[in-house]
Amino acid sequence: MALVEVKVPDIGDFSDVAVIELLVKPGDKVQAEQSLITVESDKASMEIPSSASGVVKELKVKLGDKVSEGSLVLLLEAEGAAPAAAPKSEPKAAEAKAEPSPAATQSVATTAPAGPAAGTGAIEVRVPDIGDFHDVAVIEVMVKPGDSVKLEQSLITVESDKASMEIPSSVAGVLKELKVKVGDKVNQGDLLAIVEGVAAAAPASAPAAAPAAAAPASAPAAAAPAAATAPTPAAAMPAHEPSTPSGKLPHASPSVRKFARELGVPLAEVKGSGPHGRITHEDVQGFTRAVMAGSQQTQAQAARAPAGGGGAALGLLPWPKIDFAKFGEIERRDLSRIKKLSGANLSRNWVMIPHVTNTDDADITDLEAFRVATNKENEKSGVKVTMLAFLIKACVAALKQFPEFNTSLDGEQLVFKRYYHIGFAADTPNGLVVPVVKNADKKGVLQISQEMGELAKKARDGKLGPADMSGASFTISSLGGIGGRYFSPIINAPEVAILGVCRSTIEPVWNGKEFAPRLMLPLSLSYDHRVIDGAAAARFNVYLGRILGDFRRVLL
Ligand code: CAO
Repeated sequence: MALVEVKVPDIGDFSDVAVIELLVKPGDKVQAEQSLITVESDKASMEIPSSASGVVKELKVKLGDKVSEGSLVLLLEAEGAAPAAAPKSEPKAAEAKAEPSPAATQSVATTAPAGPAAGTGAIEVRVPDIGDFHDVAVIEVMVKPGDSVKLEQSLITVESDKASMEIPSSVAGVLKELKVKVGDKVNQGDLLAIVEGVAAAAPASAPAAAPAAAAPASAPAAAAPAAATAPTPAAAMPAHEPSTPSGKLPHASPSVRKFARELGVPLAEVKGSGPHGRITHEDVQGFTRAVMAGSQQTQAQAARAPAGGGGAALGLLPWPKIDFAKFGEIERRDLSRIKKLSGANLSRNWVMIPHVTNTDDADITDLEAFRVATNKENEKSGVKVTMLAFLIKACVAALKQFPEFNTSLDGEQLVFKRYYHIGFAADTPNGLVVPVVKNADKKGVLQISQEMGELAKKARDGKLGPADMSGASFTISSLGGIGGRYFSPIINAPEVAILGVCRSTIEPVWNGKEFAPRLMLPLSLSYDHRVIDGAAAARFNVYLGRILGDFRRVLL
């Protein structure tokens, strides 16, 4: 069995498109042409198919990665008789049908405004080159006669079984007449609309320049990988669920998904009013209005509102808009994708959960001496036992003692978990991620240390998969390697508590007779006050401190 590199095929003018869904995982058996990942630009989404049959060995992309033609998607142990196996050196072999992007651009130039206009007259807008797409259904019409349309504004959405794409206007002007309706099948060159062009419109006589950009460069690209079979609409990534791809994909066009993401609307919860339950722009607006008016709750809100209270708008002042350049030199940088996603989650958790943080200190003098000695003994094993691994084990003991810390709110019920999956915050060059040590109660400190080392490395290399980051029942955020005393960690919903630890320092501690130097570890336990009382939090911290002070208590 040969190891085959499956790469992104020719996807036309698409480059740096975001991976929004992983459809396979290592160990999965895939068929040639089976979709592997979904990518999305702001105009189209498409599934990238496998160029060979075989077993997935290693995924080389993760959610949020940007890919272009030739990017490595995964390594596949190919079956001998794979029909379309793409040899490593010829990633495009399996995508022979893909239209090269320059052709698309060229063809758009020739097919776009074929009408008589000369900058201000009536201009015919036609379907540009959409690659291998034939007889694709119009699933959404985004404009109506009388609308002013801008150059590149999306007019309609078409969809095949593998990709959906928006067809933009090749001119700016006023829409005079629509020539298609929902359900129509269209092909390259079909007349879409008549637009009364304005001066800024691309002149019909020289359509190449503007429409080339306006054309759905995405379209032929989307068509390229569309050779296979599964149904498409790409997954929206609801702002409240960044690390898990949604199971059932919401049926919506790329622009509707983008719109929903901008508003933080969980698309999976929106009821579609379009044909076949397709979610429209209006559906997303309606959902937002209903949530703002308090007549509807998102599932996230419902989970955190046991009394069934509405999620009415917070009535806050708008964010200040300031022209910082007025005060001095500035530079703008885009937030990383992780920062955008974790930011949305952190804000929701901070706003919706009544946090209280209880602080305490644990005497880890003996534990640290034991850790250092253990590491000396195990020097050759290559596994370094960390304080965090002891903390995970100690937290499991405390969670068993105080089970309400290992729960989640679900409407008016509290879900007690009988498993102990402990997340730990890891600082990476791209932002904060939370890998999870599963079943920590069944593992020893050495094994936990080893797993944490592997997960932390994957985190730094940006290789954590959704499975590595899901399922935590409690989280620890350790700033021990950095410094500080106490802080207020934000609860990682739907968990109900999080432990923050800072750097331990030697302090004089009164032992009844004298001040003795002890190594003290500062603990900051944030808890959801709807679930946990202040007294319980204080008891949890005291208990944790006693375990860390004498680890033999874990055995009791
Ligand atoms: N007190 C004193 N020293 C500590 C300590 C503590 N509580 N915790 C760790 N250290 C020491 C370690 O022993 C290590 O020392 P040596 O290099 O001499 O062995 C050093 O600090 C560095 O530790 P580390 O940070 O590499 O390892 P870790 O197991 O403590 O943590 C990880 C691993 C992935 C959690 C950490 O690297 C990290 O990313 N921390 C940041 C988490 C974060 O950002 N939290 C904030 C979230 S809210 O925004």
